Amino acid sequence: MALQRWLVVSLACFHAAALTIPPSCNDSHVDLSRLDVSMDPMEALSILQQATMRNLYLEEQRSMPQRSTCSLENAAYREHLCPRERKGFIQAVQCLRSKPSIADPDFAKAARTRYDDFTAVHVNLTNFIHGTGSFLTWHRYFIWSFEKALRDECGYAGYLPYWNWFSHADDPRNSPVFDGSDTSIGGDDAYFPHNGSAAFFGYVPLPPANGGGCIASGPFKDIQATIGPIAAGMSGMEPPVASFHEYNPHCIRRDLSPHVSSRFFTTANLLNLTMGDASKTSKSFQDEFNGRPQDNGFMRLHSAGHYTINGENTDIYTSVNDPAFVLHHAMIDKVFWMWQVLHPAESRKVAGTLTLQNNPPLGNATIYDPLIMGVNADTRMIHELMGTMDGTSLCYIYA
Ligand SMILES: *[C@@H]1O[C@H](CO)[C@@H](O)[C@H](O)[C@H]1NC(C)=O
Ligand SMILES: *[C@@H]1O[C@H](CO)[C@@H](O)[C@H](O)[C@H]1NC(C)=O
Ligand SMILES: *[C@@H]1O[C@H](CO)[C@@H](O)[C@H](O)[C@H]1NC(C)=O
Ligand SMILES: *[C@@H]1O[C@H](CO)[C@@H](O)[C@H](O)[C@H]1NC(C)=O
Ligand SMILES: *[C@@H]1O[C@H](CO)[C@@H](O)[C@H](O)[C@H]1NC(C)=O
Ligand SMILES: [Cu+2]
Repeated sequence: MALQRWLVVSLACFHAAALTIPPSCNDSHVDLSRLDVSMDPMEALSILQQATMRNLYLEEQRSMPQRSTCSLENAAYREHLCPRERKGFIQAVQCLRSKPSIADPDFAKAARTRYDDFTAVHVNLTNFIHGTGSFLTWHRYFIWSFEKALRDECGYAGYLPYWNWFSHADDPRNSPVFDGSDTSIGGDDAYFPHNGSAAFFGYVPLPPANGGGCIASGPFKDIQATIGPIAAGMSGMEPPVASFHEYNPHCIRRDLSPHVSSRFFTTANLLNLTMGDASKTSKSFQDEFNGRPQDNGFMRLHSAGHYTINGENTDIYTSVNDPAFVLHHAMIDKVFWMWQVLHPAESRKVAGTLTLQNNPPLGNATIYDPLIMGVNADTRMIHELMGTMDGTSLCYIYA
């Protein structure tokens, strides 16, 4: 199967040049009926990935040569990075954090860097891009624009990595993403006594973990942000700013929470979203991803990622300040991509309202609604971001 081949290639760290689609992609060994909630989530994810690749391959065989210019041969692969490549990614993020903002200073008076331009547009639009019909496509476009800035403005040669939630779900502190090494995004190792977090609009009280302080290790040690906080859910965080225009240097806090990751990053939740009841319609998929606050604080995978990282990530406005944001949202986008390929009939539909918790009630989203990125990318419509290989600017898949 293609996947095994990629694993071999990825470990060796020359994937980009070596990717070709082997004919064996058309085999029928991918047996989705093997999926079972008692299985390890990493194994379930791997089966889903193989099924996704097989569907893409078969679809490509069927529609060639009329298909768009994007193909499995030339699509970008967002995949596991080897340590040298992770350093390249980290350096490019540091570069964005060192370049001056290009936004109109009146748009976000507290923004100073190119990185802040991304936080600023997210803050500006928070009430229109969360819990709404645009949530998945807006964030897809957002991380794509971020990836493009890393490549075009900071010389990054690769593509976005993602945080695989299911690896080290019992112990996120020891995951290679958060272990504090110089190829990680940094840990949370400064202990800061606090009383936990009021997660998910206050519905879910969470106990404190063993961090809570500023990032104390890794390449983002002691970094500061200047926008926010605005609505942080962790106790003991700096008080909210009166306006997001207020220049407020503060460190990025984390409190990596196995309490959250071990409860929510489960095979049952992955399978419900991708193959189970929640996967049946675009609406149920999206609602399940966002969680059901009324339902015993059922956070599901989007919120669970933010509250696993904790600290700045409990702030729905300014979570982008933490460079871990983009790794979390790349994983969300990977699951969205798999679901779309595995459920083609529903995959291009939009469901949901235009505002967070439909407040104020402005009606339902449509595929013609704009996705606004400010200075980071041109405005596009939702339908233009629905497919990662549709021949729009997007041309990528996940490995
Ligand atoms: C893929 O396999 C199926 C079943 O073996 C076969 O009918 C089909 O022709 C194959 N498609 C291609 C493009 O090889
Ligand atoms: C977002 O930016 C627009 C354009 O500058 C501005 O009119 C609007 O008030 C901003 N919204 C928030 C919530 O800051
Ligand atoms: C935690 O709760 C205690 C008791 O209410 C309080 O004294 C303390 O200030 C709280 N700590 C933080 C960081 O909010
Ligand atoms: C699966 O998702 C559906 C739709 O959100 C939900 O009603 C159901 O309780 C979920 N099942 C499990 C086992 O979590
Ligand atoms: C929005 O969608 C919901 C659910 O699909 C539907 O019940 C409602 O009537 C729609 N509202 C408007 C204003 O179209
Ligand atoms: Cu967001």
